[in-house]
Amino acid sequence: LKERILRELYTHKGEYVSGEGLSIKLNVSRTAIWKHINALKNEGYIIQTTQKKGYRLLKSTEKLTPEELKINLTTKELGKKIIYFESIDSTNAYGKKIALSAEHGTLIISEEQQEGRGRMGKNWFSPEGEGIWMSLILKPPILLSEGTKLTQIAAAAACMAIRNVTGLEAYIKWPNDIVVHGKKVCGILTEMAGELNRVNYLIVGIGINVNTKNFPQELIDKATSLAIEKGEPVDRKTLAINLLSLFEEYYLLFIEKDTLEKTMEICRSYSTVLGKPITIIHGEDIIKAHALEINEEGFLKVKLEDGRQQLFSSGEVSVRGDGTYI
Ligand code: BT5
Repeated sequence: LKERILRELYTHKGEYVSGEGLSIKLNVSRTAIWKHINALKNEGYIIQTTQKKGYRLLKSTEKLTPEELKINLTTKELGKKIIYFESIDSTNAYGKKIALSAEHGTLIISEEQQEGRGRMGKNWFSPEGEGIWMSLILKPPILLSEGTKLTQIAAAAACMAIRNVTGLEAYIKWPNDIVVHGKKVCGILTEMAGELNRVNYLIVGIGINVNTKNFPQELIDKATSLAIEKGEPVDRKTLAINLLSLFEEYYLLFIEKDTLEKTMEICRSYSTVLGKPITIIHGEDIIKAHALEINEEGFLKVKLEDGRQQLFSSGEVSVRGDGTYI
């Protein structure tokens, strides 16, 4: 109901909509309307209310509420259900808790994460209202071994969404970072569960530093935000919507048409590693190599120092530049 009320207010943005009119149109009591209007106000919408004329939407919320996202979202599968938090430990951790019973495409989004997670137990800095901290629960009919491809799909979508919305030159540091001007603006964490011949679910977590102003000391050299790089605030909503549509586009190409071509084309065109000397961190091992190619499966092919070639899957390694982060 809240969403339908908001739609009405949006349609008549800047004009008054009468409480009675709303109650007739939506077939609910005026008290119910009033309650939802109050809830919307609490979410940050500025709605003028007068006894005689009714309600007038002056300004929408800055928050990434389900109503705000849904009004602009045109996806078929992703984000049909949105679970929203002001604060949570981690959207990926929450996703895991509900994954088995959740419907495919469920989006979990939070204004802040208290214990945002990176790969292998690392932390992800997720301050309130400054970024997009979200996870998608997906249930595609694929093999467990194919799960890492979703990281590549997410990376391609995040890279293109950032480029489209901000005009910044975003690049992909294989396998799961998006960087702008040499610093990380976005990270992806894909987690999955299943048996060998099928996944039960995947949780694709995406974190984007959109309007973050200050980073903790230990991140200053390697992290940045879109707003810092662009020199002005970036609209989180527009970016989130764009990201979800591109994600769905590349995802459906993979699932329905069985092709990763588009994803890989983006991952290659905007790669920071291809053709460069890199250091691969594989468990305890630190391997010096030259990045040759990202293959059709999304694996990185490298040439080792002894001349042998080896393939790495995105699940198993971290990559550094030669002595640098990029
Ligand atoms: C990642 O891990 O880059 C995956 C990050 C995924 C975050 C999303 S947010 C929504 C969802 N819910 C979660 O709990 N997580 C996902 P990795 O490649 O392991 O990089 C982690 C490293 O990046 C840390 O060890 C820091 O050095 C650095 N880092 C931490 N916070 C950062 C930030 N906000 N921006 C840039 N770098 C950061």
